[in-house]
Amino acid sequence: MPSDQTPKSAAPRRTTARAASVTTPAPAATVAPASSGLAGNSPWAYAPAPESREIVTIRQRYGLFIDGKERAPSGGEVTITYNPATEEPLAEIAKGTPADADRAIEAADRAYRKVWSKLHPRERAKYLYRISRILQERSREFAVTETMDSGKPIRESRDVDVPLAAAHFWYYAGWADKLEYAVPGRRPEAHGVVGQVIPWNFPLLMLAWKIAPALAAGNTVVLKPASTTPLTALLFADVCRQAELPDGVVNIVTGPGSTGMSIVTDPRVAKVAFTGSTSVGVTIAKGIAGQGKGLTLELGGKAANIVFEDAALDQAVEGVVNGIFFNQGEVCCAGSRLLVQESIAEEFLARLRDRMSMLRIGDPMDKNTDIGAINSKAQMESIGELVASGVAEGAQIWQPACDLPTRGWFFRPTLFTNVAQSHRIAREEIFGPVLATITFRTVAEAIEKANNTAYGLSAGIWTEKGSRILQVASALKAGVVWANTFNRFDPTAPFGGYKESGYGREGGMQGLHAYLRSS
Ligand code: TAP
Repeated sequence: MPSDQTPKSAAPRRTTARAASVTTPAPAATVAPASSGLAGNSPWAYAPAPESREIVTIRQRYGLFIDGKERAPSGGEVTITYNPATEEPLAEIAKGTPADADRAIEAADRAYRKVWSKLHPRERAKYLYRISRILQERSREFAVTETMDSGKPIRESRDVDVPLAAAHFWYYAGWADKLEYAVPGRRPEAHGVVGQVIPWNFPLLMLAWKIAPALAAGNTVVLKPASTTPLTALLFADVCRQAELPDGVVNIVTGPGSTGMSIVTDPRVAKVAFTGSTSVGVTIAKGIAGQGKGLTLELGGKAANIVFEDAALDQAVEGVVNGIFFNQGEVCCAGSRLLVQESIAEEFLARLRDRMSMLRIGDPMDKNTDIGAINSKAQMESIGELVASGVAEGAQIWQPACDLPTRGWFFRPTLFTNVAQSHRIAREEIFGPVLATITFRTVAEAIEKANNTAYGLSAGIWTEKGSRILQVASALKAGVVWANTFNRFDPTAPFGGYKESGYGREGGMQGLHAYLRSS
C-alpha cells in the first residue's frame, strides 16, 4: 500500500469487557474486582499520550536486500506483515526462496573475498561507527516502526531496543582494529560468510547482536528476520545504503523457515548464529551437523526470579513485574517462575497483585502503555493453551480487572499460585505475560527448585545479603544471574545459556570470539 494509505485507525478501541475469549480461559471469578487505585477507569487514569506515526513511511511492498540492492523474490510471492495491535496489514514482504538465499550467499562471499577482508580493520570500524550514528539519528523512526510491527510498547522500543542496538554497533566498532587483544597470542581470522536467523521478540536488537560482532570480526552476513517482524531489518538495509557499506557485506533475505534453513546449511556459510525456539535450534544443529561450521544457539528459558524474606519487598515487586511483563513476557530470559520464600509469600503476593492492577495494557503507541500487543495470533493461541493447562492442572489463576482493546492481540497479565513443579506452566516456556509462583523454605530448596528446569538462560536473586547473592548465584545453572535487578542488558556483557537454552555467548569480548577463528 502507498505510504499515504498507511493504516490510520491508530489506537486500538478499548472495551471494559473483563475477558476476551482467547486471553482468559479461566473462570470469571479469578479476575480481580476493579482497583480503586491508579488503574483503569479511576479519576487518576492517565490521559492518552500517543506517539505520532508521521515520521514513518511504510511502503506497500518490500523486496529482498541483496548485493546492496532491493530485489524481487525469484518466486514472485509475498507475505503480509500485520500490526498486532490493530490486526491491520502493514506491508507486503518478499517471500525469499532457496534460490534467493543462494544469490545472497554468492553476494556475501564475493564481498568478503574482494572487499571486506581486504579493508584495513580501522576502515571497517568506521562503517560500524557510521551505522551506530545513523541508528541514533533515525531512532524515532526505528522505534515507531518496531512498535507498529511487533506490538511492543513504544516506551520500550524507544528507550531499550533502539538505543541498545546503536550501542552494540558502537561497542563492536571499537573492537574492529583490536581483534588480537580478544585472542591473545593467536592470529584472529574471520570465518567468511555467516548465516544468521533471528526471532520476532526483539527484531532490531537481535539483528544488532548478530550483525555488529560479525562485521567487526571481518565477516560478511546473510540474515533472515522473522516473518512477523521484518520491517526494522528492511529499514536497516536503508541504513546500510546510507552508510555506504560496500555492496554484499550485509544481505537481508525475508522468507519462511525453510529459506532460513537454506542459508544455514549452504556449504559457503562458515558460521551460523540462531536465536529462537529450542525446537528450531535443534533442527538447525542437526541440519548442519558434520559440516564443521561454527554454531551459536540462543534458545528459550524458564528463569527463576528468587525472592528471599530479607529482600526489599517493593523493589523486588518492581523487579518481578519487570522480569515477566517487559515486552509482554515475550523474552527468552523472562523471569517466568517466581520463587518466593514461604514466610513472606502472602504479603509479597498481595503487593504484587496491587502492582499488577496498576499496569496499563493497550495501544503500544501510547507512551503510558506498560503492556502492548502479543506479536501474533499464533502466539496468542499458544499462550492461551498453556494458561488453560495451568488451570486444568490445578494451579490458581489471578488476573487484574483491566480494560482490553477490542481489536488486536492482547493478553491480560496473569499470576498463577499453588503451582507444582510438574505443571506445564512451571516447565514450558510460555513466552507471554504469565507468571508461575512456587514457594520455598530454605536457601538449598530455592537453589534446587530454580535449577529444576531443562533450561538455563537467566535467573534473578532478591536479598539484602551480599553473601547470599554470591552463594546462590554460583549455585545456579544459568548463563546470566541478576542480583536485585532484572532484564539489564549491556553490549559489554556476555549473554547466553546452559542446557536447552543453547550454547555460545553474544555480547562482550566473548560474543566476538564466536565470529573469529584463531590460529
Ligand atoms: P521460531 O520458529 O524458533 O522462529 C525463530 C526464527 O527461526 C524465525 O526467523 C523463523 O522464521 C526461523 N525458522 C523457523 N523454522 C526454521 C527452520 N526450520 N530453519 C531455520 N529457521 C527457521 O520461533 P517462533 O515459531 O516464532 O516461536 C515459537 C516459540 O519459540 C515461542 O512460543 C517461544 O516459546 C519460542 N521463542 C523463543 C525465542 C527466544 S529469543 N528464545 C524467540 C522466539 C520464539 P519464520 O518467522 O519465518 O517462521
